[in-house]
Amino acid sequence: MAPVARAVALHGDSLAVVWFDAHADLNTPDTSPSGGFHGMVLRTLLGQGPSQLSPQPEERLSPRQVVLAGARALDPAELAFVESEGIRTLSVQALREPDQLISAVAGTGATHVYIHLDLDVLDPGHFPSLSCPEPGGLHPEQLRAALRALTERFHLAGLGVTEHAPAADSAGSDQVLQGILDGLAFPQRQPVPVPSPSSFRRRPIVSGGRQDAGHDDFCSSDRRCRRLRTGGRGRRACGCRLLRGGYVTSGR
Ligand SMILES: [Mn+2]
Repeated sequence: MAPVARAVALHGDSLAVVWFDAHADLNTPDTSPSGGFHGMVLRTLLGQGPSQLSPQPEERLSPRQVVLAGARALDPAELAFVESEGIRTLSVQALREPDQLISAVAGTGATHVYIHLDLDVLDPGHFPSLSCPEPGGLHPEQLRAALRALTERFHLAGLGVTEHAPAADSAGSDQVLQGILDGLAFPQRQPVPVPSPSSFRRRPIVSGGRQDAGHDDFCSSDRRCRRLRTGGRGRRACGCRLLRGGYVTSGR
């Protein structure tokens, strides 16, 4: 759940979540027939799951940000929730070509997409390494094309692959999964920001070969501080009070 919550906090209303899953994961503890939390994950992200696991308000999804893709095993209470909230839903049939999916996501107004990929959205005949297989699912090629189209059109805010349960002879499934993920496109990949030197400032000066524990207010950088004094016994904390944004020794 945390990666989705983080994406919501980062992108707010610019985010859509595409929930590829045979299941809607929209139960609450009161409606779940199985009591399994994996059937409540999306509802929890919407702020209506078990209270102990509820995301912070700024991390909560709203139903209009959600697109259910390939769901085909909904419990009655989930179906009622989908209908009452008007959650966008695409059947397996509708996912044969990616166009409707792209329109549905564009309809949320999103520029960024988080892709939740529960592998049971696939047909178990093509991908048997599943813990909750549901017949009538997507062909791997359709899923690959959907991922490709989504990531070509929207910024990828995150991706979670779930419910992978490799069988003893899973080589075939592994290959299928590899092929699906190879469909991801990153044409708009953002450069990863490099941490600024200031992130490394709080580095205590080693004095006389031993770390001066107990003082975390040493001069932050001997390269920046010109008043650092060096003596025969090695570097000492300098007492510098001039270093901008730095910190000073306490009374030494
Ligand atoms: Mn599922």
